[in-house]
Amino acid sequence: MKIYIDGNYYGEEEAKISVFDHGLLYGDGVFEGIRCYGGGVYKLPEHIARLYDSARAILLDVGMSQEAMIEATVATVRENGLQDGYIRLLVTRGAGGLGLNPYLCEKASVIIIASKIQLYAEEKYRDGLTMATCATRRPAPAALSPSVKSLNYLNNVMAKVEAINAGADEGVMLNEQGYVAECTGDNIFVIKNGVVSTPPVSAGALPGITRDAIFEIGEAMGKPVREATLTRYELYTADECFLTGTAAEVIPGVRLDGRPIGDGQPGPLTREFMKLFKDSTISCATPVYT
Ligand code: PXG
Repeated sequence: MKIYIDGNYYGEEEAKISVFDHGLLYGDGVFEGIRCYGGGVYKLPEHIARLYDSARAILLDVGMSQEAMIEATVATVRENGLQDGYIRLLVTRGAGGLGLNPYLCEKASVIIIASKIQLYAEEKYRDGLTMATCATRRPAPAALSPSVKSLNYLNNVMAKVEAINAGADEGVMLNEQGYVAECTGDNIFVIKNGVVSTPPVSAGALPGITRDAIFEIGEAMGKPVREATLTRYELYTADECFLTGTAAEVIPGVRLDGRPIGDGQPGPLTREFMKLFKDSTISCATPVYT
């Protein structure tokens, strides 16, 4: 595997960054998880735009244009000869002092890893995930905007640990007010009487790229997705539920807090969203090999 760091490629053993990098010392940086399908990078400009928004929000100068970042991402995939895979793109604050002050960090570092990912076992796509509500809440917007995809995922990691310790596959995270925000690394959708709903970004959901794809697919299906304030009640009483994320893609959620959702099986509309999402992955890709 060839890993891109600041314009050069390194083997896995040689790909290293400074222990003084504030990405490590403080989780000071931003990232993206991106997929490639059939030799194309899925929704690459959208991912790069979100990365730059995250960087902007934390006053991080990436040090290169969005166009150059797109080029670097495509080049890293090509360098690794990847057709289908998962890209992890990080921008760290860079090496600085042992104090918090980011202005003492000389320049940001860009790391691009082009590899593979399987988040959930294959049978989970057939049978669905079990979920548990986490006590760990999404951060309040006044603390750190939940739209910033920062390198500080401790909050999500703690929520994931809670879900696993509760014997569930995934955790549902609420916001400070107790409304449903999303899962630990995926957005959440529910279907009730044919109406598809998902929490708004203002409720603490990450503006997911896959979430956006579901809006487009819903529109095309004649099942427009509405953004709605959801409580656990709407999840418990839903007919169907599914989660979306770059790594997870579209996956059914079939149980929450010991209650079956609908009949406890992946629902028909969920299956349709899964299929149409799969079909759409090639058409929204930036080609790597031309
Ligand atoms: N919510 C959060 C908090 C995320 O981190 C999503 C939703 C889905 O967004 P996209 O744009 O990918 O549709 C994410 C995705 C994991 C994992 O292991 C997930 C993410 C990043 C790293 C790991 O589940 N981000």
